[in-house]
Amino acid sequence: MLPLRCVVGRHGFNFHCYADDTQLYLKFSPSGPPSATLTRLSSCLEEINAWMRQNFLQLNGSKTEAIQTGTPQQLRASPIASVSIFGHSILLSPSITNLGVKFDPRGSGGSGSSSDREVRGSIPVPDYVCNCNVAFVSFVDLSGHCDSCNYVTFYFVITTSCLFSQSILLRWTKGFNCSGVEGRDIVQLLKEAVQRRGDFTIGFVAMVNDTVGTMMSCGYRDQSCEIGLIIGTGTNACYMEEMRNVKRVEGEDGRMCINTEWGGFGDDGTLENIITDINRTIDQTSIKPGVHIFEKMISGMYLGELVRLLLVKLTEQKLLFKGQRSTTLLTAGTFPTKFISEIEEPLSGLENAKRILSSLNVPYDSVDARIVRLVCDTVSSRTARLCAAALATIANRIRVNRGLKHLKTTVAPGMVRLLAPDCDITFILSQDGSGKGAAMVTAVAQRLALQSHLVLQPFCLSVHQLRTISDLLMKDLIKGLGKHSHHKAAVKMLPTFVRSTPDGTEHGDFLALDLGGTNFRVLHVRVLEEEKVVDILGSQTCSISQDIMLGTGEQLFDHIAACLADFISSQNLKEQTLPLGFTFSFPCEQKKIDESILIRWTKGFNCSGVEGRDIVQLLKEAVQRRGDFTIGSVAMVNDTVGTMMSCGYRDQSCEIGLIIGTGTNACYMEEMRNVKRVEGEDGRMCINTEWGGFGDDGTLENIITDIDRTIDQTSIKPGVHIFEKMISGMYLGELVRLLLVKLTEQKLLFKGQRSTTLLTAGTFPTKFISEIEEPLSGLENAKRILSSLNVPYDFVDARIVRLVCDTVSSRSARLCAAALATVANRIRVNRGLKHLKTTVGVDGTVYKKHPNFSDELQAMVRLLAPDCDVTFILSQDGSGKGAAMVTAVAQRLALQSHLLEDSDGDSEEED
Ligand code: 0WK
Ligand code: BGC
Repeated sequence: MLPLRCVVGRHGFNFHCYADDTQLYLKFSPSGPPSATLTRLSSCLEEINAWMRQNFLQLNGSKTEAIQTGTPQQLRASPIASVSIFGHSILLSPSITNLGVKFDPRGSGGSGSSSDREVRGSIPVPDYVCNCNVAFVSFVDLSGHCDSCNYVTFYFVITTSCLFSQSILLRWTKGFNCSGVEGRDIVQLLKEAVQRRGDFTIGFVAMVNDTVGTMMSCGYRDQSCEIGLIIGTGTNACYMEEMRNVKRVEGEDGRMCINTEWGGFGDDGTLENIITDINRTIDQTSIKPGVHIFEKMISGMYLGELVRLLLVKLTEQKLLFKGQRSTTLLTAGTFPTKFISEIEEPLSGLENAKRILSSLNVPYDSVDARIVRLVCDTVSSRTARLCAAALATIANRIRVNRGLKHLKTTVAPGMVRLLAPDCDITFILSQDGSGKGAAMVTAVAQRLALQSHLVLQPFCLSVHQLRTISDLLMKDLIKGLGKHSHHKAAVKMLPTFVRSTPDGTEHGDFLALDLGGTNFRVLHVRVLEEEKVVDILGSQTCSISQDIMLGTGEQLFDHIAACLADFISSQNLKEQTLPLGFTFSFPCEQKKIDESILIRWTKGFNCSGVEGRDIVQLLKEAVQRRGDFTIGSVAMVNDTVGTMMSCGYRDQSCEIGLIIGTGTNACYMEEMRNVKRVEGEDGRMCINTEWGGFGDDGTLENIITDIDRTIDQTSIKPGVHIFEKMISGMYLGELVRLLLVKLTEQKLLFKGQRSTTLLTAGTFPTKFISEIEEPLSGLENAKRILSSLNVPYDFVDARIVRLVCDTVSSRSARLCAAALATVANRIRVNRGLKHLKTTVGVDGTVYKKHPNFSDELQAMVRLLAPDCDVTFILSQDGSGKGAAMVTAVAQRLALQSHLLEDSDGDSEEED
């Protein structure tokens, strides 16, 4: 189920959620037509209401308030005085109070409070960060700066060692040790905390390590900056590594910034030789013994303590302060690292040393002060050297990576030059910290997301749009049924002459052919009256090659007859003449149950000499041409009808058949009085809608994208089955491929590197979409598939590919839902019902194989047809059984009318 943010996001609104309060913010220009704004608002509210219902929540209309904010001139100009919410008109309030904050039309409200509390373990860090943020927001009063709407967006930097896009905290360092965070996604925790507060929002979040932020902000000034270095409370560095060496991430080309987390150097005992007992004391008394050994030798959090312990040691050995111990100096944490910098100040250092020793109640003399300065110098110098060694290592690695004799690079500041003589390193100090850098990374990441979003936006259909589509389709259904309007109708609404669903008296053996889906199948089916069972006694799948699909009609039907002959002899049925049910899944004008004229080919078929011909006749001719077996009466059905019938045998309330597979279509039981092209007013008849043709007359221009146009223009039948080409399995993969190519061209994907494979039509089959959207293994599948397509990608690319798949399949599910909701509402209205309970029999690989297609489809149908209670049952064994059922029903009806005629004959004779 999509989170509420997606529901609201689709309407382009911003929002707050706090506990059970939700605030919506929409901007509009007071000079624009109010209707557009109000319509958007009401359809968004309707969707929220439906979302709430699906999540067993209730929207409390009576507590809903609305306020309009803006400059006095804007407020005067705005014609809006009230908004309607679920039919209730809500007057705009002069002011509203939310979470204790009073808002007025000027958009000013009370600000949040922040409190300085201990950060370690008392309140969760994310909440603390939020408090700081609220304090910051109200301090800079950002809210005042937004034009006519009251909301703020903000970006964060959390400097802890984390993985990149989904940032799971590996472990705390630098004195932090909050419970319940390690192993968790920091972004999620932050968002949850912001939501818990509800008094401000944050927009797009990108997580960066401070070294990365530092490199980025310096890189903005000096493009050759490719190393980020932090020597502060902690220490760490990042640098641009060659992708070919980043073994944990797929892809060989280009570079990736690696956050080394070098603070952990030595955690595996590597530095045993240089670790002093003082270092061991520091480590054992730290919050996380054994963690970040290198950092504990270098960074600001520990240097002061290192010096203090050394001074204590020298005191114990009577080399300092005449061995007089001071309780203060014996206390951990009393010699902060900043003392070292003060004491090492070239000019005032010694004075500072004395001032500090006095403050520590240490009885010292000037020699002591000098020794203290020497100790400080020793400790800080070791730090600088260790850092230099590490940094030189990185600089050399970059040099070697690039096969350079000499490297010129930039870092943020002696010693390194000595250790990396072949590297000319410039140090630039980051200005304003890594905040800018993080903003840069966020800006880049957001630009990528936004631009991708802009490319994908046309594929995201709101409920409002889906309702419009449903209304348009309803008109087309009626047009298709019309005697005089049918010929102009894009949605053909073909009578199938299936008047009733099985009544359980059907029985006998049948052959069934199933052509038009992924597989062409021949089946031997037995219908057992007593047991009410339809058994498949045998089936055979035969392939239909591209040549046959595009060859002559004769070749196709000879191939069908050959498969049939094969099967009949394999089943030892040669001696029998069985009735045959033929599921022929293409638009056919059915004259009778056994006379069906092909209107046009779809789904990649285009055999010559068949359109406009009777399929049953062509089949019979092919069987005769062979002369090695015979078939009995034939019943022609569309796969939707076969599916409805085979499901209807299990659930009598099944009166809609739905296919979302290679193609898409639906049939349903229409009232005979509405089937204007067939005589008779009573009862019902199954109508094959052929909704695949929806939009062939331009009805869907507003939602058709340029990518859809490309798919249509490059298809075998341009202009035919526009709706199908936006939904069905034959086209979804290609839709995704073309979107990936477009994003690549806009340098939003794969760094703009084009792959010939991906540029080739048909290289991204629809099944890739289902694999990539698999909840757990999806991303891994995406990487495997991108490798198989020789696409140089990184995992941000992999994520965007998944987003594209999700967008395309989601649109397909939504469009299908709009169409199915239309059919369900039609049945309800036909029967003058306030509420309809019905069942849909469904089949097709997209519906069956895609991980969340069916969920999204069902959820959206509930939303779009709230007065219909629709149950979905998956067809088992396909429509072959259904075809046999139709044949059995046709036989039963033929027998009954025959008996009737006979009885009429008898009674006439008696007369
Ligand atoms: C299986 C049915 C067949 C129908 C097919 C549609 O037996 O009649 O055409 O589903 O799904 P597809 O194979 O096109 O995915
Ligand atoms: C055909 C329909 C068929 C659907 C699903 C469409 O292309 O026109 O007759 O029901 O595909 O297979």
